[in-house]
Amino acid sequence: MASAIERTGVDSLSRCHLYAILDLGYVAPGDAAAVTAELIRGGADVIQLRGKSQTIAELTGLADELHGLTSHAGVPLIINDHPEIARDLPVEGVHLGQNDLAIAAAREIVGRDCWIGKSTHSLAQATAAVAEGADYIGFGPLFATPTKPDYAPIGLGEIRRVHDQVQIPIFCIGGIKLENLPDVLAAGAKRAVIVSGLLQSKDVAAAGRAARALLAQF
Ligand code: 3NM
Repeated sequence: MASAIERTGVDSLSRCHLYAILDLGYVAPGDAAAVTAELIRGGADVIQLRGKSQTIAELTGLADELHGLTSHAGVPLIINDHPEIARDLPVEGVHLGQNDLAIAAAREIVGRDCWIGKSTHSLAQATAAVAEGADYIGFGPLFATPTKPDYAPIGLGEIRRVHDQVQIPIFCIGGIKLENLPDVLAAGAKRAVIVSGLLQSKDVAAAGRAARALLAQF
């Protein structure tokens, strides 16, 4: 049977450059489907569902609804924090933080092929995530961000080095907006995660398209 990832028509993460997060800190669950549709219209290559205050049952219900939209559009849906949801639904991936369970343990819970990404906040954590078997990493926060307020920004200085040392897709993250994305790309980034910079835009799809256009220049 084809894997969930093959069925999306996106056979490789390396083709993905704009990673959007549907963060329920910014979007009410009742608006999640409409905003996801806007992110898809805006050209998001990957969408993550992130809900720090919701129960697994609530997130599972929402993920099921959103996956109907994303899979129809061929956009992979990644679930933050909860491999149980990827065990129960055919979503394309799981994203883990430094304090979450190990990648191998998450793969065991999911019980099938799926992407597992890991948040990293230093070069050492980035290389450790590769050794642990991550399919991609987040690297940041580059800038201070209200979306993840307890983390010190790491700046742009290590971006080129992490791209030299890590051969899996690297998605730079944290405080990235349309205004500073050119600086992030000039510092060596090839991929970006944008959360509030998209979700707080008046026109989410237009902001997505603008980010895509900038990413395509590099
Ligand atoms: N993870 P915004 S930074 C969810 O560095 C998240 O691992 C980060 O949101 C990390 O684009 C971050 O609104 C927040 O700054 C990104």
